[in-house]
Amino acid sequence: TEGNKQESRGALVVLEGLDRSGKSSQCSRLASFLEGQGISAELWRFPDRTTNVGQMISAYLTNTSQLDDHTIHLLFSANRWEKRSLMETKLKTGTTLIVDRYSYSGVAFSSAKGLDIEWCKAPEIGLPAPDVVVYLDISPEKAAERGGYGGERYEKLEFQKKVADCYKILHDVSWKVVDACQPIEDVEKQLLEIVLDCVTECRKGRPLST
Ligand code: T5A
Ligand code: NA
Repeated sequence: TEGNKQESRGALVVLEGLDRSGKSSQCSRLASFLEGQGISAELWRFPDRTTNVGQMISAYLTNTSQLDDHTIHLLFSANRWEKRSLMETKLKTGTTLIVDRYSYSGVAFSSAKGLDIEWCKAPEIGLPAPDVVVYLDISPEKAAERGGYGGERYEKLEFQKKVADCYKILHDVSWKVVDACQPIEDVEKQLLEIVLDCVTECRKGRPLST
């Protein structure tokens, strides 16, 4: 009926994976491809280092500041909450968001330090739920070989192994797993298929959930 008619909305697409799994490369390829197809799309990333909270996070990641593990966890979450209303507005007005890391990074990296996983999940409740989560799958060893890690706090093989284990706990059947060790173009091809399907579903009126 006409009462059920919904404005066509954008899709919330999240890419997750270990450091150096290729998320940023793929997110920018995806966003440009969609725009080229005349599909309204934007590339977002978390942490968003441009906000005040984001600058605190950036200082922590580059080891120029020290913070309690719980404190930094809540800052990462706050950094998503401060973007929530804009995120919802964009999605509702038809823009697809390709998001480089989201709540799963928040939970995986903090629980890898030993924080209680349920405690880690709590502040994420109520944020817009992704329409699809794509996990770029790579072993910590292979990821470490990619041009070596930079100097950021979490870019260490032993820690990335723990993060990989935490991602396994978070993983559910709805996640799409793509082998991130394939050539860049092959990863892109698989991602495009997943994302185009998702965009189509959302246009048909799949409701936005939290
Ligand atoms: N974090 C984040 C938290 O602890 N809590 C949170 O809530 C959030 C949101 C910063 C850190 O913050 C943590 C997680 C992170 O440790 P970031 O700024 O997103 O997060 O940093 P990284 O994810 O580490 O970004 P990277 O640049 O290291 O990794 P990407 O984006 O996965 O990889 P990308 O695309 O830059 O590629 C890395 C290298 O590999 C090559 C690229 O050319 C590049 O050199 N590459 C490939 N090589 C071969 N084959 C392929 N298929 C390739 N794809 C890419
Ligand atoms: Na990145």
